[in-house]
Amino acid sequence: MRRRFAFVLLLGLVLTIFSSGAAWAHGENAQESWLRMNTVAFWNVNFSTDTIKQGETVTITGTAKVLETWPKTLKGPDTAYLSVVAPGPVFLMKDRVINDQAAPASFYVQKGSVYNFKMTIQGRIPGRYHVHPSFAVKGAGSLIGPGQWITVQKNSAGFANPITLYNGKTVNLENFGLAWPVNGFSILTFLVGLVWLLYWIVPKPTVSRLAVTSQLSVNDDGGDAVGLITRKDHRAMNWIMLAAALLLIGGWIYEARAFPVKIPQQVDRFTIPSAPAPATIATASMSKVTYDTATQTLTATVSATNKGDTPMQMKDLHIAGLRFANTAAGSQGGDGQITVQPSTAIAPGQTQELTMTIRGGLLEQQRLIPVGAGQSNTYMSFVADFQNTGGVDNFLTGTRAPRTVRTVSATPSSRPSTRSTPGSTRPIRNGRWTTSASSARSTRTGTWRRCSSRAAPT
Ligand SMILES: [Cu+2]
Repeated sequence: MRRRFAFVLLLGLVLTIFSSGAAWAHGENAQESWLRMNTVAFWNVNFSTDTIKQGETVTITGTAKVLETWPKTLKGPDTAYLSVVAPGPVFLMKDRVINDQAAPASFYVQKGSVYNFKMTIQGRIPGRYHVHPSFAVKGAGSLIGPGQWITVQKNSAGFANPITLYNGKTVNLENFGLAWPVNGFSILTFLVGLVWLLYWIVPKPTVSRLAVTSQLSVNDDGGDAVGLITRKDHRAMNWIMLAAALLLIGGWIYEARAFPVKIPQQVDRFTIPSAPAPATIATASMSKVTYDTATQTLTATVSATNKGDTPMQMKDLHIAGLRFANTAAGSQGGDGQITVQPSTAIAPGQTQELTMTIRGGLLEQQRLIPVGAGQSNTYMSFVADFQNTGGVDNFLTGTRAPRTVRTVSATPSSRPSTRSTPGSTRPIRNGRWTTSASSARSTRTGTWRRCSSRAAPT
């Protein structure tokens, strides 16, 4: 029995190790979809390169917008800090410009504001890292933008971070003061603590004989009474206290003599105004969002009006750092594709109802679809990029609670195994899966089952 148990344990361990995929990136998909969609949107994020040597720089440019759909349940947005997320201090931030202003520290933000940023980071430690721009909001946490893998190659000349001090001296921040005082002083203070700890463990076995010592009275007065702490202990502790005090006083004197020139701590927070808005060429409202779990299809109905004087089209749809490109409007690349019907441009002054469709498993894979009980109350926010032939872009935010449906197919319990080729028995008709007449469940053909439904937000 015991042997069998051991075998099962071992088997479980082996299966766990060899059947699981390698962990990578940051688990960014684990951040709740409502956080990723409704708080801060990123677009036009560009990394100048994906491979550098130690000491070389990467410039990250892009736009972050604090969305109007910022959830009421979250604190803020009030104070924010723009940075990059990478595994550890593998890069150095050399320069950060937001809306053409130098932004070395946190700044005040407002809902609806748009921030064009440029961050220059320098490779510090060789390796391959997943790097994201991140928008940290006080009280709400770090919200990350689209990431990219960056390889930092080893530089045979090593890595230095020289900086000129106020007194004109140039130092390398990689090792400046590292041996002394940083490590040396830390070891000294550690030793004082260690002596104290060992005193109460070795000659006085307070921890190793806890059952006994916990029964003894303390005898704090140091008199004739029997107790745990004697007069000798008091004396020993006084010496340790003296050592600690001397260390501190010595440290202050050393610091005052070694670093006579100081600058006050720098905290200077200011508001960075939103980037100037381009001319309004588009307005839009979203009336319906539906997600079909059977076909993995997201459909949104948007009514768009062209307020400009040249034809316009929806170029891209951004959902939580993912870009869905409308190839019919000439948009390239992206994380996925979106089809917009009708695909023709909207003439100046015209209002057109558009049906947008995203197919495929990407949204579910990225955990952006509110499926499952935990996320069933989620609004989905999209940022649509409308562009006219005059080259003006308007980014419009739309939000809606999606209606989740499941088109019933011949085998409702399972998804079609090949979505790209539905097969002759289950043709797509008007975007629905329908069954052939011979199906045993033909009575339910083409009906939509409502799993959840929410009223529109105000
Ligand atoms: Cu990542």
